[in-house]
This record gives sequence, C-alpha cells and structure tokens, in this order.
Amino acid sequence: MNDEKRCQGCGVLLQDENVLQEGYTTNLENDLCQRCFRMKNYGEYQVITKSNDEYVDILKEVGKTKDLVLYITDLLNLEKNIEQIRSIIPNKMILVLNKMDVLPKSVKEEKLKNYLAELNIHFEEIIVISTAKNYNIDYLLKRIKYFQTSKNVYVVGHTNAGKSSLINKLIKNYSENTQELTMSPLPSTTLSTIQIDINDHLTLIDTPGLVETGSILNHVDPKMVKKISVKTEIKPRTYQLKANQSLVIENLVRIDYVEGEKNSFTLFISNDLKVKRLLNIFHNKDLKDKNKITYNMKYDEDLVINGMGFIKIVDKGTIDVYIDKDIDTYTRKSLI
Ligand SMILES: Nc1nc2c(ncn2[C@@H]2O[C@H](COP(=O)(O)OP(=O)(O)OP(=O)(O)O)[C@@H](O)[C@H]2O)c(=O)[nH]1
Ligand SMILES: [Mg+2]
Repeated sequence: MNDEKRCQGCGVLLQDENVLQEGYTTNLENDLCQRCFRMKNYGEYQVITKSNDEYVDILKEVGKTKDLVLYITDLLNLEKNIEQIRSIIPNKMILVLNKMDVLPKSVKEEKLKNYLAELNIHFEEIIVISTAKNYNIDYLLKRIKYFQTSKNVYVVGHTNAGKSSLINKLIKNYSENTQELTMSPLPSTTLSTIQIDINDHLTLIDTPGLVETGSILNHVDPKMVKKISVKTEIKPRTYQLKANQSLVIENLVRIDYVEGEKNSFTLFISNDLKVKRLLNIFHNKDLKDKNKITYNMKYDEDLVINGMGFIKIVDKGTIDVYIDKDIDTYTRKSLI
C-alpha cells in the first residue's frame, strides 16, 4: 500500500488491494487508476456517486485561502442557484461561462453576460469561453494573471461544467507539462483536488464538481448520457403549439400545453434527441405514468430540464411536465 501516490487523471489515492474500491490499479507504478485508464483508452465509463458533503468541505478549504478562484459553469446547464458556491467561497472570483460553442452562433455574448450580471452576485469579471473551440482562452489567461493573488488559482464548479477540460486546454496551450486530467460526459469524473503547475507563476488546482442529484445525467444509462451531451452547435427546434398539443422528448420528458393562446416552444437540447409532437394530448398516453408538474409560464420564460437544456416558451400559458420524479425542472426568465 502506498499512502502518497495519487492518480494523475482524477486525483484519487492509488491502491492495489481492493478492485472494488476507488483508486484501484494493478500496479502502483502506474500513473492512472483503473477507472481513469479505461475512460481514457476505451471510453468505458464507470459511474461513481459521492456525497456532496465532501465537496462542500473542499470548497470551504478553498474559502480559507486568499487565492483567486475560477467558477466554471456550463451555459446550457446554468445552475439554478449560482449563489451557492459564492456563499461558501468569499475569495476573488471570475465567473467563466463555458461551452459557448453549443449555443447557436446568433446568441450574443453580451446578452449572456448581462443576464448573469443582473443576478447581482459579485464577481471580479464574467468571461464567456469555449474550451472545445479554444475561444477566449488567451483572454481568460490574461485576466487570471491580472487578478491572481498568489501562484495558486482554484478551479471550482458543478460537476460536468468542463473544469478538467479547461485545465487540460491551458496545459496544452501554455505549458511544458504533459499531465492530462480525465474528462468525461458523466458526472463526478474528478474525485479529489489535483495541482497542476502551468509555469513558475501559475499553479491550477482542479476540484471535484458539486453534484446535482436532480440532473438527468444521474438517472439515465451511459448510452443516453452520450445522446443528451451536446457536442456540436445546437440547431434550435421551434414548434408552434395550440392548447391540447404536446411535445415528447425520447422516452424522457413529455410537455403538454394545456392552456393558452397559440404559443412558440423552442428547444435548446442535443440535436441527437428525438422529439415527437402530439396533435391531441387526449389521444396518446406516452409517459403519462411519470410524475406530473404543472407550471404557469409567464411571458418569455424558459423551462429548464436539469442536465439536458431548456425550452424557451414565448407567451404565457399553462404546461404539464411529465418526468421522472428525481429529475429537476424549473422556470426562469428567458436566457436567450
Ligand atoms: N461542447 C463542449 N463540451 C465541452 C466543453 N468543455 C468541456 N466539454 C465537455 O463536458 C464534459 C465534462 O467535462 P469535464 O472536463 O470532465 O468536466 P468537469 O467539470 O471536470 O467534471 P467533474 O470532474 O465531474 O466535476 C466532457 O464531455 C467534455 O468533453 C466545451 O467548451 N464545449
Ligand atoms: Mg473534472
């Protein structure tokens, strides 16, 4: 047993004694645990569900330092409560809106920044990036240099926001370091904090993401996770619905438009997900056995399906959403 060596991909302590436990490797000479090795080389994902208490403790430790913090969030899956992390960490903080590449090109960066600025949560700056497309990464690095208070800069956020992907991009663009963190479409890829030296003046510290138990990604099989994960620009799908018509997304969500004038529903979800339109809600019982939640939509609001994306509904009206009871949905002022 070795108490020191950690996996270079996810940060877990390596061990060669129990194959069923985290950090297992056949040989302690290896740099990666078996789980990371399989994810990297074969795309075989193994889900680990951890308690959020551990992560909150890590965030509290970050809050005890005076170091700069990057809070990474996924534009398609902005968390309902952005204040949660802010309330734990009082440090200087840059809010980084990642995955700009998945939103249609017509969406203006300024609009997204203003939307978040209106929440009145203090950040040194709000920066829009795309790690996948290497967009604005140079600018982000400049601002990190400007705001950093020491060598150490922490990278925090909810799981799957792209924290490890961003650090890998920074390593690749600006460092001689050859380490590569594990990235995956599943939640809880990074298991412990990991320090990465970018250069003599900058050390990034990756952290495990806060788990959103209500994310759809925690309640579907890995094949569906891949389908729901958005890899390319979303082609928004717009449906004009009259009352008593409905939209069904795969076998996952059903949205019945039960009351209101003719209305426009635009889906910002993966292009790979199949959507069926029902012309009469009474003639089809698909997914009616799921949990039902009724929303009275106001003018220009989104229905958010945690982990999948959102539906922009232009006019006011009443909808019934049928979805697994463990998956979170909520409404907000329209993002775009
Ligand atoms: N389209 C797109 N996908 C991205 C981008 N950045 C990251 N991803 C994808 O998002 C998923 C999650 O990335 P990770 O880097 O593992 O996320 P994380 O925040 O480290 O997640 P945890 O370690 O679980 O907390 C992966 O499938 C990435 O390929 C981006 O800019 N655009
Ligand atoms: Mg990670």
